[in-house]
Amino acid sequence: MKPTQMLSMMSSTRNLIFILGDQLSPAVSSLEDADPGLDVILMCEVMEEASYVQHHKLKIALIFSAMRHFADELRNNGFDVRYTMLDDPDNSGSFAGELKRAVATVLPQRVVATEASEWRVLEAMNAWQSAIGLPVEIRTDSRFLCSKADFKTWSAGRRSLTMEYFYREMRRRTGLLMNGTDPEANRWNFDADNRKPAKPDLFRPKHKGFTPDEMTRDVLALVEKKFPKNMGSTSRFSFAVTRADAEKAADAFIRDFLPAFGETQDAMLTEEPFLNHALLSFYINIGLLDPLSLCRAAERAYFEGHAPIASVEGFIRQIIGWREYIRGIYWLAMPGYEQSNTFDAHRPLPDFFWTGDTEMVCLSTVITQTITHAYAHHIQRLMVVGNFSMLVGLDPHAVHEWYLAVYADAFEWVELPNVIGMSQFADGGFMASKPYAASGAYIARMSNYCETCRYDVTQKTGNNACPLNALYWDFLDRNAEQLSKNHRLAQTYSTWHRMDAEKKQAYRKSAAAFLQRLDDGAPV
Ligand code: FAD
Ligand code: DLZ
Ligand code: SF4
Repeated sequence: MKPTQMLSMMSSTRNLIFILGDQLSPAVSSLEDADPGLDVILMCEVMEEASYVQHHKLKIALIFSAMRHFADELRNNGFDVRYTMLDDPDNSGSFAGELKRAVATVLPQRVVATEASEWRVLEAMNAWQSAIGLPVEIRTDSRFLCSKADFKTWSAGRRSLTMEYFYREMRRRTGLLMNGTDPEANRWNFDADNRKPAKPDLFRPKHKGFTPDEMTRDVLALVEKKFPKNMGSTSRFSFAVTRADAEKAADAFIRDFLPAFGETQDAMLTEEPFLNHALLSFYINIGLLDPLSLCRAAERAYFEGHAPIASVEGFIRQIIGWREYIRGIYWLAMPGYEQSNTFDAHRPLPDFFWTGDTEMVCLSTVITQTITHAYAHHIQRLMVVGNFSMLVGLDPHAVHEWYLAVYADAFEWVELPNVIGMSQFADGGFMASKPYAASGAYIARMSNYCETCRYDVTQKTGNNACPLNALYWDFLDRNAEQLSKNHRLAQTYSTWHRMDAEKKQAYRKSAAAFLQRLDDGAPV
């Protein structure tokens, strides 16, 4: 028996419960049987987590402030919480280091934790037991509706991992929008009723922000001091940092935005970054909101006649469908998924990814909004930044690290499949059945960005033409070996093959000129 184990056997503390920054929920499995009289809770702000990518300042501030408020919530419930702040002089800088320090003073009989949501941290967690010489119990994360094992079973033997079929299973399993064994209103998916463009609307309700309290203001000052070079500014901080405020944000979403959620889901407007989106992913991902309760509240809004089926079904699909599916894909594909690079793309990120300084209004708008809010909605992430990155052949690993850093809701389990699989098709089709590639026409249809752009979206080639038009065909041409046999691209490739040689050459020339300007660091 190791000396720590002997001392721990005599200790009055039963469990040291380690809670990570995205496990801020009283319902988290590590707290299931927690007893304030027997257990001690450990939470820590560590440089290892705060610097594995250069996170947006707002993201670090949200997590630290929500952690500190959750520690208070636990203390108010009688728990002894051992909390290490980032600037504590004794802070060892890592989860393992903080665990060792806590074990040495608390002398627990064992350690309990909920499995980390990311592969990198779970691997480290699996080494804790041998590092500290005490039993470490790692519990599954019951906040997800589909376990890793169930997803594996669902995926086994399938030729393609189509989200829609997974989603139907989740509808049946949760009973959400179900009439016995049939879907409510006799349709599983109302996407065809959505996907509309939007017009600026001064009367559209505004999303609720929260004024930072003293605890948050301390965190904002700490973040500005310790991470001066990271993206963004904390002066705009208005996130909810407590469960009560996150619930207020959720109620406001259901009341004010859910009714029109579906119809503007894919729309983009220069002056309205949020439209009718929920702005709730940050809170769901760190545990302040429970995904199933949120879906039940949306379902209630439908049955009470407050929101139409197309909006409610669309919203519920994003959460019990896409969110759960993405998590399943992550655990199926890791480790190694982050190195996927089917198109062998190696171009570095242009500087404007950090400044928003480009003449392409679609990109400058989305990147500037990202810098300001640490947020962009799904279509902005997928069809503006993601589409551009794939068309010009940016290194998918660098693209992944950018997304992981700049969005306040970014954790690898959700960000990586969305970037590598959905937006870059870098996994060669493990997840998506075809690349989400688009020319300027898509952006012109779904946004008002092109109206103020110096490039002309109707011109196909030449210096004033929208660069995406030539880049689109050049991407398909360059990657024909991997893509031309994809039956979902058959019509697109047949258009390309029917094009006369001169036109094809003009596309190639325009794309090459743009890529040269990009590589030279010239303004684009
Ligand atoms: P809404 O559009 O209002 O949707 C409601 C909820 O559905 C979201 O809060 C979220 O919980 C869920 N959801 C919707 N789409 C997805 C999806 N594809 N995957 C998982 N959950 C989804 N989401 C993250 O939470 N973290 C990320 O790091 C992240 N990175 C992304 C990167 C790319 C390239 C793309 C295309 C998508 C990414 N997403 C990510 C998914 C989606 O863009 C965000 O969940 C959404 O924009 C969050 O804003 P919202 O709460 O206003 O969502
Ligand atoms: C994202 C993040 C950051 C920036 N900092 C911390 C931290 O200091 N302490 C902590 O417990 N969690 C942090 N997080 C969230 C973690 O990265 C996240 O909980 C795990 O990586 C999940 O695998
Ligand atoms: Fe973007 Fe092209 Fe439209 Fe300009 S014209 S905003 S580059 S799609």
